[in-house]
Amino acid sequence: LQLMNAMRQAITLGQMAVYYQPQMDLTTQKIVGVEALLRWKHPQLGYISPAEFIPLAESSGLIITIGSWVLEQAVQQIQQWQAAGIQDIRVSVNLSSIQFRDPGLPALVQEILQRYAVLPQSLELELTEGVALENPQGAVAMMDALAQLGVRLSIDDFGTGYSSLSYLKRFKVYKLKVDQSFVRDISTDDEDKAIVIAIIHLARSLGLKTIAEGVETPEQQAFLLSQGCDEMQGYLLSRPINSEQTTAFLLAHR
Ligand code: G
Ligand code: G
Ligand code: MN
Ligand code: NA
Repeated sequence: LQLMNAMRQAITLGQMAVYYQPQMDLTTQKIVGVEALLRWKHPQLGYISPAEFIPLAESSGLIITIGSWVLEQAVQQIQQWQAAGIQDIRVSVNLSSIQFRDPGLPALVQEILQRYAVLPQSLELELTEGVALENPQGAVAMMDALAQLGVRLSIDDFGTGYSSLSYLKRFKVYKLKVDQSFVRDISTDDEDKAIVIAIIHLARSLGLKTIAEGVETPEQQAFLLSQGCDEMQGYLLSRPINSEQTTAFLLAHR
């Protein structure tokens, strides 16, 4: 309960910040995007992981406020990067299933994009497989509405949730994010290797892009490239870094 109250004030007190983790095209080795990752520095407790406080925010409904704030920070950041001459950088934002079920979401996304004069193709929204679980029809409608705006949708942590392959056909998905749990032992575990290959090939046959998460070694990178994975993200390239560090990173990697 105390953490809840602290979280309620965290944004206005300036304790929350959006960090960014770079994403690279495996073939061209160009930086093509960044994932926005929320950070909360509590004055007494220090950094609290979103894995800890996002579920709390979800159960209280506060995730709508926090999620809108992250979305606005990300879009404002795109505008600032473009003003600084950094073009063609996509920012992907994690969406909670609670946000995804909010009927006001498409209008919110559209309003923020317009306010900062940012093209929708610059924004990617990450959903997890679970969003379609309870209400597949509603999920299809929401995805259609978001895709209609021109923003891109990706499925985060792909392979760890309740995937229905038939949904992939109906959903307006642009990209699959291969979960880091499969990538971790890709060089040594034949089953993980087989799963990653299967996801990449599945995506390719359906006309979807792939990005591998949690890439930590050059061996993993080489394997993913050899299998036709499109992009990578992970500590090998960069940890999640703050706004200023990301600007410097993007300027240094052009
Ligand atoms: O960056 P880190 O590994 O600490 O993130 C932990 C978890 O929190 C991940 O599952 C990530 O998707 C999630 N997360 C990070 N930032 C956000 C955010 O802004 N919104 C939502 N809904 N989840 C986030
Ligand atoms: O659920 P989601 O994929 O959004 O979570 C991303 C999380 O993974 C972030 O919390 C981020 O800090 C973490 N992460 C990013 N790259 C790596 C990596 O190379 N190794 C590990 N162990 N974690 C990573
Ligand atoms: Mn993510
Ligand atoms: Na993930």
